[in-house]
Amino acid sequence: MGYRILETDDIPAYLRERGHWDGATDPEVREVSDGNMNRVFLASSTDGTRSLAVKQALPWVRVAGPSWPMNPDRADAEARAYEQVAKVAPDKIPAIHGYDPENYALVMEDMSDLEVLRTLLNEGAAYGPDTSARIGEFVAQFSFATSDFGMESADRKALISASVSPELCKITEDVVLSEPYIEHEHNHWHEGLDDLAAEFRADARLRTEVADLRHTFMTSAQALLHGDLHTGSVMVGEREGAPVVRVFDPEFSFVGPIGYDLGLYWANVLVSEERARALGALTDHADQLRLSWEAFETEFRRLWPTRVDTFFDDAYLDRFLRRVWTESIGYAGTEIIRRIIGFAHLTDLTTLEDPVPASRRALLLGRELVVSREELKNPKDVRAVVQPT
Ligand code: SR1
Ligand code: MG
Repeated sequence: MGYRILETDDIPAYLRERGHWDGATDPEVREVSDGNMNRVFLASSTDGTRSLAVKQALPWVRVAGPSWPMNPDRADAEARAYEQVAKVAPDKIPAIHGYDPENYALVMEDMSDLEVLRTLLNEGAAYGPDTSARIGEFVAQFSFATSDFGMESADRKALISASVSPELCKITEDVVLSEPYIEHEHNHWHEGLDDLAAEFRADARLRTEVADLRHTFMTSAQALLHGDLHTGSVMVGEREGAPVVRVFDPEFSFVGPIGYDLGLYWANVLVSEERARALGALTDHADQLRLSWEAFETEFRRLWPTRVDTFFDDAYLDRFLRRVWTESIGYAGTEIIRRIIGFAHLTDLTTLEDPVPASRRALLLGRELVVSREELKNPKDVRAVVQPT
């Protein structure tokens, strides 16, 4: 039949065709699309006992429309990433009921009993002790398993080749890792940031450091990444009295530098902290980078003895983790900057009555993380930059 764009009314028949729905009555369906790229529908039985989510990739960027075409095969990357995570961290992603490559559609667990982390943080909630630790563990488990430490060399080469995702990588290379530093029609910012936007474009040192991070993003095939691990890609809540953390939306997945995943999370955590500071509502923000790094490092070290290639010795592990740390700090800086003077801004800042003071602080922090990443050796050093004494 070929690829067809699904509308709300198509979903009941679609779910039946695909064998996901056999109830006597059709599900009630509503569209809940929220992110920049895709459509999402929730289909629930009238008695509320069964519910599924359907996510379909459109042939364009959803928020831009057909003027920004985008290959829907990004859904293949998402399905592939979920398949890999399911082997090592099934408790940290939604349950996937099926993938339909012809329509680039995933049928998955309805997580509407959980909340998007960014939404909760914007409303003033604290992270609690689990969220960032689970994210750190998620990155460690997923990246170790899909690195040369967790996979035989030939399997890794096959994974690298199957996971090449030129269009989505190009988005990141452009909107995160170059456009904010040049004149580009995608860029926009609050007029109260005119001076900093101009300074950043003229800053030769910053540009060279971003070029270095960009080149690493393009060439460092360390592990399969989520690729867009911001706080809008995390859902949290409680089920049966236990905390639940789920990472979703890995459509930007490809084999790249592990620090890109950690760095994206850290950037969003730090921007959320600037929002809270502006509102006089700081809670446990200051602990999150440390908690996620410690959990990442602990889990990666726990997995190390299981590595498939023991030529990589313990001293190399220390060196490797240092590199991941430094690159994560750099990517955190680039993500902060692009979210303020590039494309795709964050509601953390845009919904502030006056976004300028918090945005200025965040931009300067972002720059410092990029240019001083080699000197920032641990979470304490980063705290000293966030909150100089
Ligand atoms: C055109 S896409 C812009 C951004 O949305 C996605 O969530 C990624 O963060 C991407 O950079
Ligand atoms: Mg997304």
